[in-house]
Amino acid sequence: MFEKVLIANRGEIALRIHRACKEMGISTVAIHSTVDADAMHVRLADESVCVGPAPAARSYLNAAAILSAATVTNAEAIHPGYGFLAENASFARMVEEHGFTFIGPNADLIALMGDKVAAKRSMVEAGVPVVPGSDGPVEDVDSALAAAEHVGYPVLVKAAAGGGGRGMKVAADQDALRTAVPLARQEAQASFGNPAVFLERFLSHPRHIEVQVLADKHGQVVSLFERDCSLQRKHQKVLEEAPAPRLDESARARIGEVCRKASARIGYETAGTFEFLYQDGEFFFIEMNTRIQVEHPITEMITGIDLVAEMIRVAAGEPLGFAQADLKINGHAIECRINAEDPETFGPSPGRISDFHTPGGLGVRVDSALYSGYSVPPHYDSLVAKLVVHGQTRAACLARLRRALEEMVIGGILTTIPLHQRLVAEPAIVDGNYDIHWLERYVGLK
Ligand code: MV4
Repeated sequence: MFEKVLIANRGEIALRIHRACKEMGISTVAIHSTVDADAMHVRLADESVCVGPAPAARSYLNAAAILSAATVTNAEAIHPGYGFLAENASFARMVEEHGFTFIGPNADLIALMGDKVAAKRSMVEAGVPVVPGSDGPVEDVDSALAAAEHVGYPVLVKAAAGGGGRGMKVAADQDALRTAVPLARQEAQASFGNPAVFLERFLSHPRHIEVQVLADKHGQVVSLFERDCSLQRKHQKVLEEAPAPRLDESARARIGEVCRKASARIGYETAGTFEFLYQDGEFFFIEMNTRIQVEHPITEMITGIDLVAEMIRVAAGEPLGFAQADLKINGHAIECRINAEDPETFGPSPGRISDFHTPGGLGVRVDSALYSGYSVPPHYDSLVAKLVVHGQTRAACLARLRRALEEMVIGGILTTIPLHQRLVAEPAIVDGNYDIHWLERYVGLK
């Protein structure tokens, strides 16, 4: 096992990784920007290195400075967390070339999944159902029109180098597609430095269901079941739950097996997530995430597996210590993402934390790097806490979540706690009856 791991991240996920390391007897190195010198992830780590000024491009994304930090501290491995460099293939390659272990997939797999067209193709080969669409990228309007005849309108134009919803355009008919394709190509070039776009059948009312897998370097893969992440606003997840409500046991078992088989087929060797759109009883693969995700704790709550510890263990070459047959879903878990934002306008609300009280009790977990007196800097993601609640049933989980939200206090800044308090009283949420459009309609964006 590693003796020392460098954590190339900040905030709650840096803390989460630190906690796993400590429990495994691993010492930790934090990196930080100048404005994060007093951050909790720096305070808790065994060692820390300042890697640059506040802008992430010059600190948390500064590969050379991070590799230097790993070198001077004698770290053996680097955990990237999520965001920042987590899905940057060239960073993963540099980490390995410098003799460190990248705690994540190899650079080639990151690159493969970063190309949404190549990712879909590899999934088709691996037996995963994908959204029907163009066979590869469409180079111009004519080939797009030809492809759309097979796909059927409305179609969605997506950037091959995109993901996370950036640069998508719906076209209801041929005329709309004639306009959408050049526009989407321009935007893709500007945003991702790659103009390639492809078409998919537009699904009008899907749910976003994702399957968590965990694989080792010895060919073992397990599915840790699924999460429903349909409650999103502007492609930012707000509340997630596991397992997905209203998903029958046979569909769950089938999609879990599909993802296990596909992981083995592509040579996957770490934690990963298969993202699907689920509509009218059918799963359609859209993307694979090759990182530990923000919402991983709900999977931990229903399986009892420490995903971050397992990710570190398999990166060190250890075999998974359990098999699929050892796993079963225990109860239900929900995560509320609490952001430093106005709960009505969603405008940012950085500033000094005057009070911080976290709820506790059975089945309640708070992952947060906040403390009383800490100042939330304006430079980074607004996620400041994750309230994660477990219950033996979905109803018990919701009752516990309502109670925990009443107890939680984050003073001095605005947060999205009041939004979550409203959400847990909504009939559609109580019934688990929502799709990817529900939240945006609810908050009045559309
Ligand atoms: C789609 C779709 C409908 N049809 N693809 C947005 C994020 C990116 N990961 C994929 N996205 C979508 N792809 C087809 N063929 C609708 C969305 C989508 C969405 C997906 C998941 C969660 C929230 C969403 C909000 C708007 C659109």
